[in-house]
Amino acid sequence: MGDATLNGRELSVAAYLRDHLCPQLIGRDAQKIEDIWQYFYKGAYWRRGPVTMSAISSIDMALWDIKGKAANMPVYQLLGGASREKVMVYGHCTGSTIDAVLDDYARLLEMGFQAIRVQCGIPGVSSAYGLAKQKGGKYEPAAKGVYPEEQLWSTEKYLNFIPTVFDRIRNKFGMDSCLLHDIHHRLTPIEAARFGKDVEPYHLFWMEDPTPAENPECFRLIRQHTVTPIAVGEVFNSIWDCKQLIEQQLIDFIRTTVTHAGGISGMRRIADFASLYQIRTGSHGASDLSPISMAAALHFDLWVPNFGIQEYMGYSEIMLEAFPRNWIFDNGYMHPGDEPGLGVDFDEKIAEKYPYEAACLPIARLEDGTMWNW
Ligand code: CS2
Ligand code: MG
Repeated sequence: MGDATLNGRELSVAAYLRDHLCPQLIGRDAQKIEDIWQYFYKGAYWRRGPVTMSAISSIDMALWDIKGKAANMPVYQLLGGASREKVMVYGHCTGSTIDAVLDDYARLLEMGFQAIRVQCGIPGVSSAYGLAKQKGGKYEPAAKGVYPEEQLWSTEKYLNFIPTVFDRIRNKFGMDSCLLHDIHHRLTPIEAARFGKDVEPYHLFWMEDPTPAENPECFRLIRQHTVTPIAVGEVFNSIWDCKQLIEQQLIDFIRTTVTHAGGISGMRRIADFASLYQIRTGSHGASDLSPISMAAALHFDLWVPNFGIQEYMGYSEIMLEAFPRNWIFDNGYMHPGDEPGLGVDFDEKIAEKYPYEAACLPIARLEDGTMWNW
């Protein structure tokens, strides 16, 4: 089993797999995981990029699954065995108002989560990032259709408001739970520096994607002003995207995933490199990464020496029905289970009932119409 989901651009990966990689897989020895990885990475001439790397990632994951089944061992054993008993995951808390966020935070604590990501509606901003469409619903990144939904963004309103949300949370629930927040690339470096500084009293576990990371140098400015830890990397697809951020110690957590950064083989290289700088993993685990990806992530997380945390947004009933799995969630922690391979399956009969429908991630514009980072 492998997962190649590239949310909003999934058909391009399907075509890349179908037309280019799958034909070249025929007749190849499935035991040679590393050679196949290198064959597709070096052999295309065109290196890296999200489409190529998602395709390679899915094959890599599937090959680890096959090797595990052949060896009659769960994948984490093949990687070197468990480095911990269980994997700490963080859940998503969202609300359009602070009161709604407080209720949702209580709900997540009740479910056992010890680490919680908080996103809140911002007064005067019609559609902040990370909110559920309806009260009590779950945040879902993409929306059906071929045109993206347009959202409005105001940095000033955001910067003035969000620290008050954290203040209310810490006042009500204390400092014990791990509090996370995703800025989703919205700020400039100096704005992110101000944000990090303003929220220091609330001891965030991390602030995620404070600014876009194409120019890693930008993170130095943030670092010079704040000790709020930084997590980056969910849109990265290779160790090269991470290199400067890691070796110059500009981040604290690397968020690459098994689905986009070269599968388990790619992630292993990134994590080992990050460990030289005491940077820990904190893999992306949104609901647009399938349960196959989650299973592979959990095997990786159980093994990886420099594990930090794993995102776990949960899945809809339909998804859970279509992907039988062995992992367990218990009191804020997960375990991949001990079935051979990845311990996850895909029920094609059930999936047939839900044919592919196009969906898009939103875009963001400033109030004057300027295109911004979603
Ligand atoms: C987010 C994602 O989980 C996260 O941290 O940044 O929800 C992201 O927006 C989606 O996965 C995009 O497909
Ligand atoms: Mg994110």
